[in-house]
Amino acid sequence: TFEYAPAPESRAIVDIKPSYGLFIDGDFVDGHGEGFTTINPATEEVLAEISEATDADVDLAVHAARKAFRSWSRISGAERGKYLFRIARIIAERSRELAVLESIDNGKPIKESRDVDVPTVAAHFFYYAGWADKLEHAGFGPDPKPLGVAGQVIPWNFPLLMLAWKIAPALACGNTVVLKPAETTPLTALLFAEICQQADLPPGVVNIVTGAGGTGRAVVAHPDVDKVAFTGSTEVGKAIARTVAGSHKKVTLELGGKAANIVFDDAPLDQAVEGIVNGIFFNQGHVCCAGSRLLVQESVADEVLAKLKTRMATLRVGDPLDKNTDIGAINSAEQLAKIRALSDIGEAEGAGRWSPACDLPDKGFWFAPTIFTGVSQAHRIAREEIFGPVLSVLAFRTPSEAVEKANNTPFGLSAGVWTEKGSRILWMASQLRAGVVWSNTFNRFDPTSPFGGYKESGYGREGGRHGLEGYLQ
Ligand code: TXE
Repeated sequence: TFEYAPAPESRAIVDIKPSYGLFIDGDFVDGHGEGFTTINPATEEVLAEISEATDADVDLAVHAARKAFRSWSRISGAERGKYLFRIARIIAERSRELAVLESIDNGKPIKESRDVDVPTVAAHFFYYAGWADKLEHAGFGPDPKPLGVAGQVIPWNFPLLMLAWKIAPALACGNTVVLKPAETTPLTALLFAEICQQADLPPGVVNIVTGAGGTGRAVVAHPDVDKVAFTGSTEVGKAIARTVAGSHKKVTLELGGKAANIVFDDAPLDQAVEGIVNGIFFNQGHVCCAGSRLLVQESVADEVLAKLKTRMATLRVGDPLDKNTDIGAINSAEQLAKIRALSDIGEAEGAGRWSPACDLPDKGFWFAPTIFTGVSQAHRIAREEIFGPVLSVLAFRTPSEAVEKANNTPFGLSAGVWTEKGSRILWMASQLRAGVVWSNTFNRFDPTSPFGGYKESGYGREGGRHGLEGYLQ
């Protein structure tokens, strides 16, 4: 983590331009598509006009990346590491600007973008900078080779962090990149492009193409892309797997989740309640590994629910730039409609709905923190990813029943276990079909740890030494 100078969080510290081009071969250029706007989800005001990359623009970006690959893959690892360290330092120096811009474009609370997203982004670049000259220890023989051009498509929930997860390991291994940010949150990726210029990164090593799903499809389908890395919905992940089937491309997919956060009766309950709140309300619940199903042992269910409701009543929903805000704006009108629809279905299916009293702003996209009790495994709110601040509460009696319920999902990204018993933690971790199992904590991210899914949550790992595997021959 990094120290930040205490100062008021104000949008005055970011310079949002009226319009942005694509970043290709080291320069900003106009795209040939229709263009679109990005808005502030907390106010619905238009922030900027964004260029839209057509297939021909994507082709230019892939060509630039291919040309740059010839020299980038041949310079020494130590030299690549220097560029990555430089990028990491600039991110740390410009962290307040990045955090404010992230909160304005995404809607997330400034205390999260300032204390979690941006420091973790810098940490990723520092971490993979350190690997660049040590790849012979990555476990692929004495002289591991990069794959080539990586086409990377990322979502809107952690715009900068997903960019870091994708770009840092790719570059450390000697690949070059064409990255497409999500259409609702392109601004920090474009600021990152400026940081690449500031770091004197050779042109073409990083290219950023903005646009919607069609631009993403063009990146993924381009014949000269050697590696596809995607984070997003399971539906689009499956479409991407079909697109690349039969080609030479390597693929990693990080998709949806429906994690169980499991609380046993011997757990420190106050700490567990903090973990439940962090698990589902962090980043408005727009988190693939969110603890969206609370499995609570029947003997303490009433006590946990009472404590949870008391704690939820203290959560502040509102202006993302207010540093006291706990829950910011929902990222888009579409996502808000999805959260509302699934919550209405939860009610119609008979689950008990509860939210604390809270005044939501008139303008913008907002959803009060919500829990559903009396949820059965057949309910859609127990099975589908809501991707919002909505928790489904289920009860269990025995550890094996907890395992059975936790695993009863097509997803398998993460899980949480709250108990004082070390042996139970180890047993649960061995039984849970999830890529990450947290114990007595939740939603912890560290560049040294691999992250990724079982089942329909995708394949491949990002982070840690394992994160290099997806970018080396
Ligand atoms: O995702 P999409 P959306 C889940 C979450 C959410 C739902 C829909 O449940 O409610 O998905 O969100 C690009 N080829 N997650 O519609 O469409 C798109 O432009 C190539 C979980 O925003 O998957 C964006 O850049 N690319 C998830 C990115 O894919 C395509 C995070 C993600 O958008 C494409 C986000 C195509 N055919 C949503 N279509 C997580 N795992 O964290 C779209 N895109």
